[in-house]
Amino acid sequence: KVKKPIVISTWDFGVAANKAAWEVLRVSGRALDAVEQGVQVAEADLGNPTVGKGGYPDRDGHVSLDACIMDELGNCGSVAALEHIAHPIAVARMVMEKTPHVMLVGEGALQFALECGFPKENLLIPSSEEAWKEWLKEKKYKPIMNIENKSFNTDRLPGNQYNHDTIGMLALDEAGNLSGACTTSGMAFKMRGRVGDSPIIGAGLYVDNEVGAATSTGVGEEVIRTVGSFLVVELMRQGYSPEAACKEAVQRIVKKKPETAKQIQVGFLALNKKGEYGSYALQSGFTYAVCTAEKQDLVIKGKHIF
Ligand code: SD4
Repeated sequence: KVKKPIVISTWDFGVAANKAAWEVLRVSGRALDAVEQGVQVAEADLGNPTVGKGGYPDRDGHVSLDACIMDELGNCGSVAALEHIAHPIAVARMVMEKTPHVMLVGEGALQFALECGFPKENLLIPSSEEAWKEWLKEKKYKPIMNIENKSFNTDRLPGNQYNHDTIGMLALDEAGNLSGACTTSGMAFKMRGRVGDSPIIGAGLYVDNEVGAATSTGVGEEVIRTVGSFLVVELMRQGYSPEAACKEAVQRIVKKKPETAKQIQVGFLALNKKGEYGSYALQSGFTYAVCTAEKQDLVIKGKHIF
């Protein structure tokens, strides 16, 4: 029996986001609307320095956001290096629905967002500015492993310790359709113009309504190199369970860059057409949130290689 509706998302902050998505799913809403609503909770959370407003800036002090969305028909939209707009996922959906394109970046993405009526905001909040100034003292770009179960509203660590907390969300609705969304401020103190995996269809997110959906979090460069989310979905097509598919994709990263893989975090999360889900990460500490009719706030510790 297919377990639906269901929504899952990366990290434990996914619980709050899933609840917003659930409001859409429980009244037989569309998975696409659910994931768009859901991830906006994380985008709006000022206590979360890795997504949306409040995100850590690049090394020059600009908060630049990446996001993408994909529906059950293979439609997709994406924005990268978007500044001044608090809800990049909503802009990505507009790119999908209102333009002949899939991806808009930088100035052009901002121009489009403003034309759509999104407000222009300063996204650099004082605590993130402080963290950036702290970072400037040494200017060492070194992604630090994910943080486990850390409260986002208190005890913000200096430097780039919140580096792996993109929200990726996957949903299967009452009608049996899949959609996904992914949104992030990217790696803290990245180079200006750097784009990670999160807005890249096939890397940070992929949805194939015949098979399943996948998303990723962690150091985007390694995910792009292996076209990670597409790989996970294709493995599920070949019969892999969501967890086995995620494991294989993570192992691919280890095989390609064994030394790098030991020092970084990457996690994949997958959901198939039957409502089965699973994850795998390079390192311990990766968690994800699951929301179904039975339980809305389940948090699961992901399995890991190292
Ligand atoms: C990126 N995958 O930009 C993202 C990083 C991440 O919070 O997970 N950041 O590479």
